[in-house]
Amino acid sequence: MQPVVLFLNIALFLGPCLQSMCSTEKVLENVNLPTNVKGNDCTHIKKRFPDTPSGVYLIQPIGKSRPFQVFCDMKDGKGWTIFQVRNGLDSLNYNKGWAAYKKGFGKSNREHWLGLENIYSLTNQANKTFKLRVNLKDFENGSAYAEYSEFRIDNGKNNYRLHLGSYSGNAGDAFRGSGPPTEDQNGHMFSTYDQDNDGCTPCIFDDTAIESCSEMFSSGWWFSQCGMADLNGIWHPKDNNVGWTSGIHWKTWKQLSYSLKFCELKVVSV
Ligand SMILES: [Ca+2]
Repeated sequence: MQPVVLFLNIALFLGPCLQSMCSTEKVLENVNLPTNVKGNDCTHIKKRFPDTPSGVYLIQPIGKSRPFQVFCDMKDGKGWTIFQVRNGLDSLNYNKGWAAYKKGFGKSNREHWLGLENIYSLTNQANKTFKLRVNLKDFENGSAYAEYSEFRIDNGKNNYRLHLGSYSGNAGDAFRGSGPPTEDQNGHMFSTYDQDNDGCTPCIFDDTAIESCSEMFSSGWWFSQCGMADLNGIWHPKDNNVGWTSGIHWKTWKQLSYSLKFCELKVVSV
């Protein structure tokens, strides 16, 4: 065989491998998932099955031994994995303790919290980075959003500490807040009424001293003395949604303790 022909043959053999067979995505697809598990996360499912619609799917993040159910938002073609929804339709109680927040509660296609263990395994997969989107709606047909270029949480030993990348959007960066650095929730641990990691020992607000943000706001969250974001507080109906201590709060968008009508938290692999 002529050297040129031999070279062409080798190039033809290697070409497809270099373009697709050896890509990271193809390697991921070779992970031995059970047949009812469609991917490691919703972004992975969307890549494997581009025409697949939004809905409930079983996912198994890389490194996780068991699958779990999530709702995948496939509308914009990216494949978002939703991990929290509030809309008041289920009157789902979010004032729960550590064990419930760790495990998750509610149904994937309705109001729910996916659970800290699942969120940890989802956002800590090898060679994947996740972006966070926070969608918010008020009772006057207004909407706003916040995006964070990176999002992951630590494991349970580190109390699921929050790690955020840079902010963009029009709702304001309530996670970091606009107050003193002590109220910055980024880098802070998760708290519930029965596991207090909020930095209040106590916190002083005007003439009130409080020991627990979770107890005060009836919510499990990444509180930091206590901060401006809390999307796990009590859901309040229209005309009764202002002035409550506990509510669906994103105070860089809506102040005066305005409790929002709707919120969702979701991640996409980037
Ligand atoms: Ca405390």
